[in-house]
Amino acid sequence: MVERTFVMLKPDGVQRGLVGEIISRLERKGLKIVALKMIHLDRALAERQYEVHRGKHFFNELVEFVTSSPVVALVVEGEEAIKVVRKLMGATNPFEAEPGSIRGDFGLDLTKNLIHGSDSAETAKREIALFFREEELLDYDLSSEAWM
Ligand code: D4T
Repeated sequence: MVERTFVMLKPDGVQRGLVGEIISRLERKGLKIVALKMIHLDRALAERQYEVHRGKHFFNELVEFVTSSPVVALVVEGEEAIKVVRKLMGATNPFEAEPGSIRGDFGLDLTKNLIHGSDSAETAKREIALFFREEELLDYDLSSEAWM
């Protein structure tokens, strides 16, 4: 099933100059970028994004981190996009993430783990709406789709 999922390149990805590398991996897999922007999250938005983690020991550190510097927010579309992006990301903890995955190849810290991707269809819907207005999600054909 064709799905849309929300992806965020976290401040460490931007600061380390890995934006191109990471987006390139999503593109090369065959995912279509349907929305993209760079933003500096404020505390309110970060807390809403990580609402499910409120009260956990790492919540404050996580909010501080994602608001510390700009991020890149994207919506990507493709067959099974939610699962596919999670696979490309690798395990949450970069120490456990497989080589070949984004976190496995570039990460060495549980908080600074480079990328976020929605973990379910409901989360994707909620996160996309949190970051993008409906008219910012673009509907267009990608010529490479016929070859995927
Ligand atoms: P996100 O949500 O960033 O895509 O990560 P995951 O979906 O892979 O992982 P998660 O929701 O369990 O954790 C959210 C976010 O919190 C950071 N984190 C997590 C942290 O800083 N310390 C911790 O102890 C844990 C468990 C990393 C990802």
